[in-house]
This record gives sequence, structure tokens and C-alpha cells, in this order.
Amino acid sequence: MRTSFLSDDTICAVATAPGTGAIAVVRMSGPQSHDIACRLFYHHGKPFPKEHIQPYRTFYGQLVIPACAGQAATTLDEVLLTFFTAPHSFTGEDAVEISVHGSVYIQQRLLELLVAEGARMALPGEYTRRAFVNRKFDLAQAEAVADLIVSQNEAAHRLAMNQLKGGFSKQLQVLRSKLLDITSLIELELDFSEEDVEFADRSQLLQLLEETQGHIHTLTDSFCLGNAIKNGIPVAIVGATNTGKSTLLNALLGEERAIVSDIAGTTRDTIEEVMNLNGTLFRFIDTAGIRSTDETIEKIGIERTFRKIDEADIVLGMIDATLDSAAVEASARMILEKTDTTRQTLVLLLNKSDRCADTVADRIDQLKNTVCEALGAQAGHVYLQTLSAKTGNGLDQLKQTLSEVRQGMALGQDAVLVTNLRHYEALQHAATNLEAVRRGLQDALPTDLVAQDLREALYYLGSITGEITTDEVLGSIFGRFCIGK
Ligand SMILES: Nc1nc2c(ncn2[C@@H]2O[C@H](COP(=O)(O)OP(=O)(O)OP(=O)(O)O)[C@@H](O)[C@H]2O)c(=O)[nH]1
Ligand SMILES: [Mg+2]
Repeated sequence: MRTSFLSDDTICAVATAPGTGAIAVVRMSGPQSHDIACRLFYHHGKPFPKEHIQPYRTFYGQLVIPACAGQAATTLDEVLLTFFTAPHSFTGEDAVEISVHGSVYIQQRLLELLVAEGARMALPGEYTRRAFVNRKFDLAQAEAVADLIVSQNEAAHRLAMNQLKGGFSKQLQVLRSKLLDITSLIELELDFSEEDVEFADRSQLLQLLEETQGHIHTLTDSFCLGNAIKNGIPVAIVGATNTGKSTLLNALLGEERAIVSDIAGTTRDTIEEVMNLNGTLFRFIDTAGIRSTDETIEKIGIERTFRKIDEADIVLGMIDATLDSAAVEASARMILEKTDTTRQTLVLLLNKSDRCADTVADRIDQLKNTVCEALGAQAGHVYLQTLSAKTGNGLDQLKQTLSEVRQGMALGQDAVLVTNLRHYEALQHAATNLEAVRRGLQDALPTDLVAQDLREALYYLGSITGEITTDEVLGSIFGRFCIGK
């Protein structure tokens, strides 16, 4: 359980990125923070008594190293000091932010002074942990702070912001309150178990339960997309050997990342690189070309290719357009066979178009037929494009297609997507428990067994927002934060 409390010690840390910068911000939080700051701060050339503090105002002055062992007091730096008072601060405690010039020496010396005056160095994530304990936000929102700090593209940033604003937490609250309603009805029956009564209408309970299950499934289903947006949407570049897969990877990245050669079977292992395209992260995976081979290492590489195709959201199927029509058709069929177009987007790329300008239009028509034959009504979902990975012709169109596909991935402005493995696992546990509850109600199992499963489902939902949590869980979550956050 989370109990609101004010820690009795005061913590300090550099809040800005490590190293030299124009300025650095050192943060202190805890009951002693105002006293400590006042002992070291001079305003208009005079000591700054605590009575002069005005919260949420910034004071300009000198930070002074106190006189010590016969040495006179000296100025460490000209600083800006901002005071915050509990509970209206990030942590919910009294706090001070000190902006100093960004020298590493000044930062370290200042921390030493703060520690000498009674503060202690903050542990990783301790500010956010204090904010959580003081109910500034729940655990899912605290984790969103970590996601926000590391977000490197627009989509990941938006997801983290939504979670921080509490969109996900609100949905969980709704789920929990529905489950609490069911639980209280069922537990009432337990109180009267001697009398063998049923207060709760079973069919109504089942309906409520199924709604809740549906909601949880929507959230767990969103994990794949949420995770893809956070870590890069997986795009596998696949096809026969020598079709130009590695050339395409290099062209997309704008650097010679993978070895390119005209020897079939150049790429043996998969190569992954993340790239930001119009604000979305894509994880491009160059794979070993598919062909039948007896070579052990290449065989392992090709097995990996199949796994990567399976894991990808988007498959870029590379076909050598200079080959004759039978070979182009065989290549396309092989790629179609390995891709599941019901859940993956396939982009067939007729590559090396620079070498076959006169036949490429025919090949496109031919491919259209092949795709229609193989997929029927699904054929409309497959993109067909010409490309020259070598000259870059068609690359912009491919990037455009990727952006279009990502837009179709149903990420609305306020979309609530599960992006965190811990949340996903807790939701899955809750779903398993609810399925047991549903079966229990259907099969008229004893009420106490049903109630037990319900309580477990509630426990897992509560663990996401931190309604129910342990020190161990908190330690592992906040331990992953940086110091100063
Ligand atoms: N003319 C032309 N040549 C290309 C194009 N793309 C690739 N190539 C050439 O085709 C050969 C094979 O290219 P790679 O990128 O190594 O092909 P790959 O599909 O990665 O091959 P494996 O790793 O062996 O499966 C190289 O000689 C490339 O220069 C293209 O668009 N036009
Ligand atoms: Mg290659």
C-alpha cells in the first residue's frame, strides 16, 4: 500500500545532463533543503535568512563556501535559486533548485557543500519515487516520466505524454471500479454463505465481466504497436540473394552499414538499425538472402530471416527486376508465402530498375497478377513499387509508403497504448484470472473460489498504478531512472 509521507532526510543531485554545459541545475528536496540553501546563499552581498524565502520566486546571488580552518569564506559561483514549498513541488516536499554555471568543478563542489551541510546524494529515481509516495502521480505515470526523458521521436513522446497525463491510469481506474462492483456483490454472498443466497444476478455479472475482459484485451493487443512505437516499428528487408537488400539498408541509413557485393549470400546474419522517419522510429532489419543451400552458417542465417519476417510489422520484399519473368514470379511467390498479409504490411520492391527501364513496367503488371492470384481480395493491401537502391530512385516513394503505413496503425492523438512490459504482464495475469472467474460463474463454482480469482485480478490491476506494491518492485522500477530524476 502507498502511504503518504514526508521523508526526514534531504537529498541532492545534479538534475541536468552530466558534464560541462552552459548551466547546470542542482536539486535538493526534503525538510532541510531551505535551511541548507540559506546557509550557503548571499543575496545583495548579505546572508539570506529563511524568513526572506518566497516560494516559486527565483533569487539571484552568490553561493558561498563557508569560512573553514582559518580560511575566509569565498564565492563558489553566481547562482539563481528557486524555492518550492511542500506539497507544491515535484516531489511534494520542500525543495530548492540551484542554477549554476555548468562547470564540472562547480557542480561537484556544490554537491560536497550540500552534503557537508546535511543533505545526502540522491539515489537513482529517488525524486520521482518521493513524488509517487507523496501521491503526485501513480506508478504508471512515474514510469511515463522515464519514458518521456528517453523519448527520441514524436510518436514515443506523444505516448509518454498521454501516459503521464493519466490516460492509461484513468482506464485502469474504470476497470478496477467495475471489478470492485462485481467483487462486493460476490463477497456479500460469502457473508451469507450459510443461507445459500445469490444476491448477484449471474447473467448481469457475466455481462459486466465480459465487458471488462474485452477492455483488457484491447489494452494487451495494443502492446505490440505501443512497443513498436517505443523501440521502432520492425521492418524486415527480405528476398532472394543478390536482390539488393543490403544496398537498400545502406541507402535508407545514408551510410555503408552492411557489406554489399555481387556474391550471392553476402549477408549471413541479420543487421538491425533504427532510424527516425518523419517523427516515427523504424527498425530496419537486413536479412540473409533466401536460397537453398547446404552451407551450415548460411542455413542458420536463413532460419533467422524467417524468424525476422515473422516478427516484422512491415515486410519489404526485394525482387531483382532484371531477372526474367519466371524468376521474378518465383521470387514474389516465395515472399508472399512467407508473409502473413492479414497482420503484416507487404511492400514488394522491384529493385535494380536502373538496369531495366524498358521491361520494368511489364514486370509490375506481371507482379500485380501474381499477387491477385495468390491473395485474392487481400491483394489490395500489398504495395508494389519500383526502386533503384543503388541510385536512390524510388527511395522517397518508399519512405512515403512507410509513413502512410504507420499512419494507418491507428495511433490517434490521445491513443492509450500499453508500452511497458510490466504493465503488459500484469494485464495478462488479470486477464487469466478473469477468465477463471468467468468459467467459475458459468459452471456455478463455489463463490469463495470465484472471489479469490477476482481479488487476484484486482491485485494485478492495482500493481500497475502502484495501489498495491512492494519495496522490491519500487526499487527495481526507480533503480532504472537516472540520478537526479
Ligand atoms: N544496378 C543496380 N545494382 C544494384 C542495385 N541494388 C543492388 N545492386 C547490386 O546488386 C549486388 C547485390 O547487392 P546486395 O545489396 O549485396 O544484395 P543482397 O540482397 O543484400 O544480397 P545477399 O546479402 O547476398 O542476400 C551488388 O553488386 C549491388 O551493387 C540497384 O538498384 N541497381
Ligand atoms: Mg545482403
